[in-house]
Amino acid sequence: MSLTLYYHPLASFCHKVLIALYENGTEFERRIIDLADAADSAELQALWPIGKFPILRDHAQQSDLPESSIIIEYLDRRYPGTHRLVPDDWEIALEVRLWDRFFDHYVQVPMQRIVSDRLHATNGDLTRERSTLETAYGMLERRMASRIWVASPDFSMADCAAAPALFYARTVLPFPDDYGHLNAYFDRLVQRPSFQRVIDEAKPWFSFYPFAQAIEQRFRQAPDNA
Ligand SMILES: N[C@@H](CCC(=O)N[C@@H](CS)C(=O)NCC(=O)O)C(=O)O
Repeated sequence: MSLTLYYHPLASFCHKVLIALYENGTEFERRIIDLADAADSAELQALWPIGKFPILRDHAQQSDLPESSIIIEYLDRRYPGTHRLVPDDWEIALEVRLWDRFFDHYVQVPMQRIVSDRLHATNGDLTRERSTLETAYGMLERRMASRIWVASPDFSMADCAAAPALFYARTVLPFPDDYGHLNAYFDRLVQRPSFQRVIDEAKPWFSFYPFAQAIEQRFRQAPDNA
């Protein structure tokens, strides 16, 4: 197996794939893309003209895969580890895909718009984005009342999507204090070793994040082995 991940350690959709790779100890090479660098940007555009990462290059298959969910599904089938992230049971798999879509569309996308507005100082009307996040938090509070993981009895692709989405979303719109089930789910996610590793690797870059001050101190401290 020879895999290269084109990514950035601060980027939330890249976190989603890193979690999947770390869950199974899948070996890969890293290619950090700096979007502010013209050559890096051109390299990414050549792989996927949409210009978004992560992208996974599979050298053995001579293929480049865009889109975080597609990459995770691909890894799960072509390079499966001990921990399947999309279960074989089709009904549970459907639920996993549904909640994966939920986090991408209704948590990541509104959060990205709020972050982008701050980054580019566009001062836009973000009422709709905040309202979508509020609705998503309410749905999760109800759903997580009776669950450990969001879509399947085991940690799945949907939880890979949830972790970075919620990590950054709560910096732009904190969870209500009385949402005990959502807060408990978030604590389970951040205790997962795969996501702890992702956060540790992102720490040196947090100062570039426009809402860095809203990242809790517990996540900003240097890793114990630093
Ligand atoms: N649907 C894509 C979204 C990827 C995405 O939005 N990536 C962000 C980084 S988290 C990006 O490339 N942003 C750069 C840009 O939009 O110019 C996926 O699931 O991979």
